[in-house]
Amino acid sequence: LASFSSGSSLNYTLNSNNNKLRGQRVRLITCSYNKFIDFALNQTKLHTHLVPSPLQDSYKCMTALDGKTELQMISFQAPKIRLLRSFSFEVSGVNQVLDFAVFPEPEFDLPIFCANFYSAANTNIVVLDLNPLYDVISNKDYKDKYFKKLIPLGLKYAELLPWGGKITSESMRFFSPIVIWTKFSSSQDNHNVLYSAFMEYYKAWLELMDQAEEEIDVSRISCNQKAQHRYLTWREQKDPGHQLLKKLVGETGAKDLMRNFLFHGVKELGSNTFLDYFPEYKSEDGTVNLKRSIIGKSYENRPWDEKGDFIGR
Ligand code: BLA
Repeated sequence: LASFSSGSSLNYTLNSNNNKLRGQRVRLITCSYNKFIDFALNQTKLHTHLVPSPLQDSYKCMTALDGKTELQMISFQAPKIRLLRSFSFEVSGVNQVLDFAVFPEPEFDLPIFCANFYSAANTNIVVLDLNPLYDVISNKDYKDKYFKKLIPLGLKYAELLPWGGKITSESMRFFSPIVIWTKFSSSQDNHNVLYSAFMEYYKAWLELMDQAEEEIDVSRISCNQKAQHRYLTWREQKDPGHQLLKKLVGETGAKDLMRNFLFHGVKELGSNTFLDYFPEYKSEDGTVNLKRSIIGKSYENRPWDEKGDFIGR
């Protein structure tokens, strides 16, 4: 029954095989991701001066190969923001996707804001996080700098949006102690909780941005840049959205979108290759192993404790 429409919830006469429901006026579960994007842009404008990114000229709106799905893309930059970009689409009544990210300038060691929502029929797959630039398992200073204050926020939503179960193990190194990794069935309540989580996490990120001070030490700027490049390289190669993107825009189109829009910076911020960063993915013939995971899936339960310490292994 879950269906989505742009705009707020509307009344709809169900054309269902279910006798009980046929002909009844039922409130549809609506969750257009447009309101998430509007919220984020409006909030950002309260904190900084956004200007359109040069990418905006080439990546705006695009019709998928099916001739009807509209892919929406927007991109901006601001003094501390190298790239704020959003990618979303909706196949009416089938599925809906939001990939919203904010990448800081290399002069800042700010986390990367990351909201990835995938909804189909009755499942919703969610990753919402302030992805740390540095390893928060071994680097306590970095963890404390950005996440100590946010642990209560994380705990609140860890309860409302329970851990989604086993996950590609390699992904954990890009997640923070307050990551929301969850799956849920579609209901208005669940979508409302997701929207409030998105708002609170985004406001938290903007506060961090306000406070962030520009790094002037060139070697530290270069470390930040390399860390961001490694992150982009990972996602450009292994993001779970690839298959669906290929279906929508073809292999070449998907590659172009990932390299030049979604993970823009992968060409500009460094020259290391995927295998330089992640040599465990090297297959016998020297190419990148196409498997998403080498280790496999793990972390059945949330691997962070109440203090934000990593308890998985
Ligand atoms: C599933 N998306 C997932 C999963 C994760 C993420 C963890 C569960 C499967 C797994 O364990 O790998 C998201 N993984 C992330 C993120 C990071 C990461 C954000 O490592 C960051 C470091 N998702 C999208 C887009 C699409 C999409 C744009 O963001 C489609 C165009 C689809 N995600 C998508 C689909 C699934 C999924 C279809 C379920 C299918 C699958 O597991 O392959």
